[in-house]
Amino acid sequence: MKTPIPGVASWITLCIISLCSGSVGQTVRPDARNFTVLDSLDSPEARIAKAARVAPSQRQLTWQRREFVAFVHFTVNTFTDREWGEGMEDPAVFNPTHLDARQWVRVFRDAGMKLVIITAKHHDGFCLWPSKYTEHSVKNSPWKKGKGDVLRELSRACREAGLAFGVYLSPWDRHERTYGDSPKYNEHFRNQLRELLTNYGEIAEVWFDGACGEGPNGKRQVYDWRSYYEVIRKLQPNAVIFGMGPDVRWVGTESGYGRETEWSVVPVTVQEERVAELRRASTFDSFFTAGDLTAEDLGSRKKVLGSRALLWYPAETDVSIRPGWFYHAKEDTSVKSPEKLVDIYYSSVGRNSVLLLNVPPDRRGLIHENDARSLAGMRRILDATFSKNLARGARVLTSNALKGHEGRFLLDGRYGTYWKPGASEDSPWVVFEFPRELALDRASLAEYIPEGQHVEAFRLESWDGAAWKEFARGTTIGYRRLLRFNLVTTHKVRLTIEGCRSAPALNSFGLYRTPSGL
Ligand code: FUL
Repeated sequence: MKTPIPGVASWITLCIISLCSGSVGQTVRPDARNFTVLDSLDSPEARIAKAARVAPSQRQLTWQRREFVAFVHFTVNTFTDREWGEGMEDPAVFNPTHLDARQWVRVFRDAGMKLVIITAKHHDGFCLWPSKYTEHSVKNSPWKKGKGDVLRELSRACREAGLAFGVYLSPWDRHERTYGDSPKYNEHFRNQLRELLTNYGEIAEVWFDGACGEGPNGKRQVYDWRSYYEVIRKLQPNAVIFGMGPDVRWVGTESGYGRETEWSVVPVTVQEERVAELRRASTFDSFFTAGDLTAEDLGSRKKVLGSRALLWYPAETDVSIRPGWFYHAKEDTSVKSPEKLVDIYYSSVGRNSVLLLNVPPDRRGLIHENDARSLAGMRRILDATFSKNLARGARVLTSNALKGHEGRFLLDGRYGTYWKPGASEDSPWVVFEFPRELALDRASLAEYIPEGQHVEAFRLESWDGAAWKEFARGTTIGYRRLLRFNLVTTHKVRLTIEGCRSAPALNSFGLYRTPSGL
């Protein structure tokens, strides 16, 4: 993406040249806030404790639990073989011969995706819905004789299949005449948002890129982000706002590989004169300003200690199944393999972020066979690995557990029950004793994030009959951490939390064996 956060260089260039498990929707604690203020009088310990109390909002939790999301790039570029349109394209070029949104959604659902986000309008300004506010849309295309509406077809197909639906609406519009006349364009943009947020049912995510340019008047457009957030909160209170918005953060690369250490609680800037107001606020929306959050270390102790305010601002990892975001026939042979997609999954979902995988429809208006095959292959590998938690049925011993939060809750497969050791413990541990010897090469750990993100370091050991032997370790866990390691054969596994912010709440623990080593 191109924003002052993502891709700083490309954003600057732009200014110069002119987006599984079980049900979603678990409830957050009623007293939970997704931001906090740190005071100069707070001791380092108090600061860290405050960081650990920051928890996701309900909409952030629902979004996080979706884990795997489809991104759909589709516009005139699909037909002109470009990545960025100029805004001068004739709507007549948009003419998919066999558009079938149900086919897209079948492919996505079968791959395990839970939400679909489409480029309702990309930088070229062409609208995939018949917007009242421009002529540059499907209504002036030959597709369905100008009576078609891609958003209507896709939102319906998603609803039928039980998938959530979201929209990418590019603020940068290379077609719109009012672009650059800031107040006028802001109103135009809000009008388009209102259309999208009222006519297509529930919207789960609004995706904002920060690309910005000059309009025909030679002036640079100044976006009124806060007014956009107000429209979204009013019309779709459950939708998360990505990127240039306050709910979901860009992970910082378009490779599909997230950070090894990924904190969902990160420092944010707040004007000193507004701190008192922030203390009383119930939401962070009117305080949010986008910044560059692409650094490797965003949320370590060091960062927390030096900050004024902290926000629950989790990462989303966007990557395309092909080299480009839009469909190009010449890339039919460079679709990512199932193995590569699995590697990406471990490195995004498995590193405390949501995976937003772009799968662009072709000129027929279908997901190409090669893309569908790769996705199905990826799903097969993941299912073969994760369908059976081998730790289930184990006897669970813990160093300590609060009443009602015993170790057995790690294996019950439910969201909302969790193991919680006492706060005073230094290195809490859990031992899993299996009724028979197991061969293992994958592990899955999850914190119960409505209780905050706590774990800073952990290790896994196996009992070899005489001693514990470490076979894997990690730093943060967060919503989910997946680990790959060489095959271990054992009767007992021990998980030790080596570092945490305050007593962690661990929702689940899983051990698996891959049939194929992938
Ligand atoms: C970027 C855009 O410029 C690309 O074309 C693509 O949409 C990507 C996801 O975001 O900012």
